[in-house]
Amino acid sequence: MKVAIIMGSKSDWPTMKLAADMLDHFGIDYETKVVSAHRTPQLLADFASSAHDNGFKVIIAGAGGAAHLPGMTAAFTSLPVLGVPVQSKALKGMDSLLSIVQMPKGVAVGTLAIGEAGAANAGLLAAQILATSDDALMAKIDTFRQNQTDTVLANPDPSES
Ligand code: RP5
Repeated sequence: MKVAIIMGSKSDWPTMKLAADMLDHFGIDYETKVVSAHRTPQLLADFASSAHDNGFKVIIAGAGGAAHLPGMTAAFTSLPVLGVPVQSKALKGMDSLLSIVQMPKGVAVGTLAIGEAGAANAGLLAAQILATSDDALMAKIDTFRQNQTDTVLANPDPSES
C-alpha cells in the first residue's frame, strides 16, 4: 500500500471515498481505515508511528468538527500528511478547516478544501507526490489534466448541457 486514507469516523466515508476514487483512477494502492484522534487515540499513535515502516508514502487524513486527526498523525510521522476538513453539520466544516489548517510551525499538514472537493484533491495531490518518483504515473496525471482542459474548451457555452 502506498497511500493510507484514514478518517475519524465511518460517517466520513461518503466524503473520503472521493479520495479513494481518485487513487483508483490512477491505479494507486491504498488502505482505508477509521482511526479516531479522540475515540481511539492509542490506535492513532500506533498507526501513524509505524506508517513509514509499513511502507506508506503518503497519509490522507479526513475528519470533521474538532478535527485533530491530521495534526496528531503528523505529530507521529515524518510522512506527508494531507488533511481533509469534512463538512460538519453544526458549522458547515469551518470548524474542521480551522482545526486542521492552523498547525504550529515545525509540524506540517497540507490542508485541502472542505468536503468532497478537498477529498478528491487529496487523492490527486497524493498521486502527484508519488509521481515525483514515477514517470508513468506523472504521464497519467498529465493526461488527466489535459482531458479536463479539453472538456472545458470543447463546451464553452454555459447554457448548453
Ligand atoms: C469526527 O467527528 C469525525 O471525523 C466525524 O467527522 C465527526 C462526527 O463523527 P460521528 O459522530 O459521526 O462518528 O471525529
